[in-house]
Amino acid sequence: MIKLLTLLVLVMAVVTIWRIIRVLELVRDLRGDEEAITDKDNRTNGKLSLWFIVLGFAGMIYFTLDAKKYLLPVAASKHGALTDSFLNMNFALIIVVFFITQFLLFYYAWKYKHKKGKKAYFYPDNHKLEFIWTVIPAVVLMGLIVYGLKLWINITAPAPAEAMVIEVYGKQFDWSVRYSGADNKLGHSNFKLITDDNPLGVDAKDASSEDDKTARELHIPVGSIINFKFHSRDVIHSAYFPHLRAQMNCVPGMTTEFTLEPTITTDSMRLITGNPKFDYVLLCNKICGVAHYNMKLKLVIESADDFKKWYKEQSYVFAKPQAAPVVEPAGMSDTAKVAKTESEPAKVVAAR
Ligand SMILES: [Cu+2]
Repeated sequence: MIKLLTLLVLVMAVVTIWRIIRVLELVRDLRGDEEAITDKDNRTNGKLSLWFIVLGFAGMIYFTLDAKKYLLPVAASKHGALTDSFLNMNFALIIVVFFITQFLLFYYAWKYKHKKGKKAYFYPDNHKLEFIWTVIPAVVLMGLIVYGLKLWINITAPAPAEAMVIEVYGKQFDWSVRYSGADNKLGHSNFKLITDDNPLGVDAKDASSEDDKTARELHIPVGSIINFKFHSRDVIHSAYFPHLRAQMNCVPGMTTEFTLEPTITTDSMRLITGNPKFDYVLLCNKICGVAHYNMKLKLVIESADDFKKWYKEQSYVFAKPQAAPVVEPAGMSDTAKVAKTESEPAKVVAAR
């Protein structure tokens, strides 16, 4: 409300100034004054140009620095650090060009203000100058595009075989996750198989689904390559990991994917941000319906050991059948039996 009132006051102030100027013009017309711009007017306008640039720069620097608090913390993924540095490179270039061109614009407005008896120099074109100021921006922009494309190709490259496969499944209005288990393969799924007990429609007949696990939170080990496979049950959602600088649409009927490598654990990020309650999140970045805001899932990045511990406690998609009385092979030790039935965490692999 205060913002609206402030805006209203500003608009009124501008309208008032405009009306006052109009009244002064009418008064001058009535008096029959000569409508001449004097040297004094030009000097005043020149000085105002300089003040404009000083105050404009000061305001721009202040508000830019002030807005920093709204920015995301440092990127917590390998490719995120690269995209951030590329973005910063773009900002740096734009800022340098902005300061130079705007300074020159207002500085020349002051320097070449009109004086009595001064005649403007007629200088219609200069091919060499035009060539330079066309070629330099073109080359710089091409460099940015080529580097950006190289980055993009790298980011969207097919996942390496050792990447840990995790399904992220969106539906109105929540996220589910499924880990591919020791075989690192997600069991097939089909929307026709969706039931209350099988919300992801996983095919129980597919052997790959046997060791698949689901969880209520998304945990990933730091320094491992993660290959997310995205699915949607109903409409297009968009899986967005703001702190990992990753986003991918989840489209019904098809699999989309994104591979990334988390580099900062949740605990470390709490220290970096100075916020002991900080948590990574997975959000939906597509207005997908009335409870879209609800599509938020906690993401935990932790050490490989912590991840293994957590993973063991998660439940299988399909409850393991009760151990049937099987004939044990002769000589199998109790330890071996335990080892055979114990849940295997998904692969935790070394960094690329
Ligand atoms: Cu959504």
